[in-house]
Amino acid sequence: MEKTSKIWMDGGFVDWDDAKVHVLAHGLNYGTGVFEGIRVYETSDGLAIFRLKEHVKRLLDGCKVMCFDLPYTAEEVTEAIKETVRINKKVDYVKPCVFLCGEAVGLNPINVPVKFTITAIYLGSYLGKEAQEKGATLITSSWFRPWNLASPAGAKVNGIYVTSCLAKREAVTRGANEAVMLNAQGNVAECSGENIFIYKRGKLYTPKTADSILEGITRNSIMEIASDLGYDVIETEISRIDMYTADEVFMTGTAAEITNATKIDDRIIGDGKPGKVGRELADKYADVVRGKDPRYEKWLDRL
Ligand code: PPE
Repeated sequence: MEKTSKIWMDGGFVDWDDAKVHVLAHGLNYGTGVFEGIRVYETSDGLAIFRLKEHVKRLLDGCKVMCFDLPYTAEEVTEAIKETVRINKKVDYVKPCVFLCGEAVGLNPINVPVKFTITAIYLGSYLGKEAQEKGATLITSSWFRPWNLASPAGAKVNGIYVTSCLAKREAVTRGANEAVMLNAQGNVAECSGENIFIYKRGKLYTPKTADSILEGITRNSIMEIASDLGYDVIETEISRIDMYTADEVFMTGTAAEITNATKIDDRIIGDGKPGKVGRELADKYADVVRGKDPRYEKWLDRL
């Protein structure tokens, strides 16, 4: 990954190489942080940040869940993210991160100072161009998605990503692009960094939020776009067998956008090519994020 010029840190900009924290940072040792991933797109009218309001809301909700006392309002966070995009050249992805950062050993998070950083980078294609265009290969991970009883699964908490990293490692070492994690009930939860949808018997299905998923903003966008296109979208439990026997399976995420899955655990999905509905939604999403459909202009924050 290439360095960009400036990173926003606690109220001002520092050079990329100076954005450092102490080795005893609580967030580093215990995973006490929340973060976001936000895309920036080029439109015919300049750069636009996609669903910034919802990402800021989820970040602040995560702070609430973790009892972090972030000394910035939603408006200030929004402005800081925009400034970070403006000050850096050629960026398409922004990662704000709020984490505990005191120089002390001990789990008690109360009164440990909060740090807030915003990094803008050029990410490009997250799962690779080939997977995005021709379809991705998935495996079911031996690691389960941390569930609601044991973790704040619905918040984007840094520490929870240990499981995602292990699942992703499993996928990559087995030659796959992504890993599906099941939940405590053995149903499909989500991938290491994406939500999942299946298309079966003419309807779209996606796991519900109580199934220990992160409530993805792309998931929400696709639910709305698909309904507008006339599809029924149902939030429900999805078993591993439902997934294997679906006509289509696709993943949604800010980084991965809409990526069709064509093979899961050695089973070919549908006819082994990105399906018609998945492709239609991927194409529509690509237009929406670039401001080519006025109906969804409400989701763009122009710089
Ligand atoms: N589930 C998980 C576990 C997840 O990390 C993401 C985002 C999603 C679902 C989709 O959420 P949304 O982006 O709001 O549609 N994963 C981020 C990538 C993580 C990384 O840092 O790498 C992302 O897509 O930005």
